[in-house]
Amino acid sequence: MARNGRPLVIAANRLPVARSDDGWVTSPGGLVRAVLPTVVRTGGSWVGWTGEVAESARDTPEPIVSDGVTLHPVALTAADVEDYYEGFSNDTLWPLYHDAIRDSGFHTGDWDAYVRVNTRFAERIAAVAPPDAMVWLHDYHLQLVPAVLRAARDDLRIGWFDHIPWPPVELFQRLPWRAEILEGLLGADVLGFQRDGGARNFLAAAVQLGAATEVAPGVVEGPSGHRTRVGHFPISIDVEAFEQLAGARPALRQAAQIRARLGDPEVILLGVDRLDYTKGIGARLRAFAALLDAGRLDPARHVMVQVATPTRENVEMYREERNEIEQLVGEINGRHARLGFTAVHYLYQMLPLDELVPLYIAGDVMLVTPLRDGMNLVAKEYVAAHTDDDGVLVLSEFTGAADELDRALLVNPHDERALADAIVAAVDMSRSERRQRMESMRTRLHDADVAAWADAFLTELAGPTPP
Ligand code: ADQ
Repeated sequence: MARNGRPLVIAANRLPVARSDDGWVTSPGGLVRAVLPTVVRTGGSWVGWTGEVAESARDTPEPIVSDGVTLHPVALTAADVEDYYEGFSNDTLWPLYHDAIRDSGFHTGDWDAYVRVNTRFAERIAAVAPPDAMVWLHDYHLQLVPAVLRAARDDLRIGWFDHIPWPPVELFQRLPWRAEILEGLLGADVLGFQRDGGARNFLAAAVQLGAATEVAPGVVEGPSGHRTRVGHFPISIDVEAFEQLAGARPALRQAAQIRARLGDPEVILLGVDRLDYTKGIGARLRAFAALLDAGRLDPARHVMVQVATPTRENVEMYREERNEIEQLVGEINGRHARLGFTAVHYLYQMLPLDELVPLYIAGDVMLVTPLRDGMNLVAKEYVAAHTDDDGVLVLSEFTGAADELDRALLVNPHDERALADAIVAAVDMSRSERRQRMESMRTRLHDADVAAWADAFLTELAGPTPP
């Protein structure tokens, strides 16, 4: 049971597991790490896609029980994956919601699939949610679910959390189906955003585009008279778990080994991201290259490690981004590597947590430079891993994390010169300044970990609906 005796149902595009040779195993990733502990603790259930393609949308796969949590799969066919997931979610919404960094495709067929799959999710949730349950929906894939679900089950409390930015109204307005998206979301009781700016952008869109009126600060009412509370709930990480891993002897030993294997450089600069064009990997590589070209950094003393996780490889823009990044790495190494040492160590792979944490510890300067990012958990993980109060975080202003981690070196990643200067400032920073900044960020993180985030959202969802 979660709050007020109401059981909890989570719904997200993906279930928190994937099939392996040993059966279903928990899959890594920000959302799973953030939400699964709450579901395990409260004995709730989870509705989502397994990641496997179904022959027919009418297949209703059997529930899976994992860690005491019942997982209810929603079937997606090959056409659903192509049009709802790769198409509307990742080719239309993702770039549009990230400041239109890339042009969105607007295709009616993709939209039809989005409606179809959202309806399927709502039907599945309606079928499995216990009476009076709290349903917590996640992310941009499921924006139509709240209204469809409310029409089917008005006993439910429905919340939706947006893991990515909510764009300014002028960008959202481009969406040919903007009215339908707003109507879908306004079926919820609570809409949560990462940043106050995102919540305000949503309110502006709902009011200015005529979908709702604001009847009290942060409360909107749609044409049916249903009221929705809108707020911001910055997501976080399991700070203690990261600290424990980072403080343990094996991680410290591995961090020292990493340093030795890199040739004992003075400074290790680190980037860890999904290989996504929103993450600003190219901007940071270009800044690093410019510093090597100008002799402000020396490839024998300053080494960069970029870990990039494969992601959305069937979407054209992601293949282009990968080619661009790999070409840049090749150019930098072609110019600056010497026999025996490499300027940029590039890993296109997913690392397990027990390899990621030693990398964070070894990283003297962490480069988190997205052009736009809802929050960015990597920045928080790096800070949590630095129990030595050392290390410098260079952080883009365009991340949600910048609101809290304001003692990082904040940069505008579009300003290549400013980014290069920030990297040099990070490399040259004194030990006492590094300690002051890191201590302050770690204190801030302690006050707001992932359990506090889930608790804040669920308390709001369980709370009384405004009159
Ligand atoms: P993402 O865009 O995936 O998440 P992020 O918040 O940085 O971005 O989370 C990535 C997660 O994947 C981190 O936990 C990180 O440790 C892990 N990861 C990244 N690269 C890895 C690698 N090579 N190997 C292993 N693990 C790796 C979306 C939004 C974000 C928001 C989160 C949570 O885009 O803005 O912070 O959801 O709400």
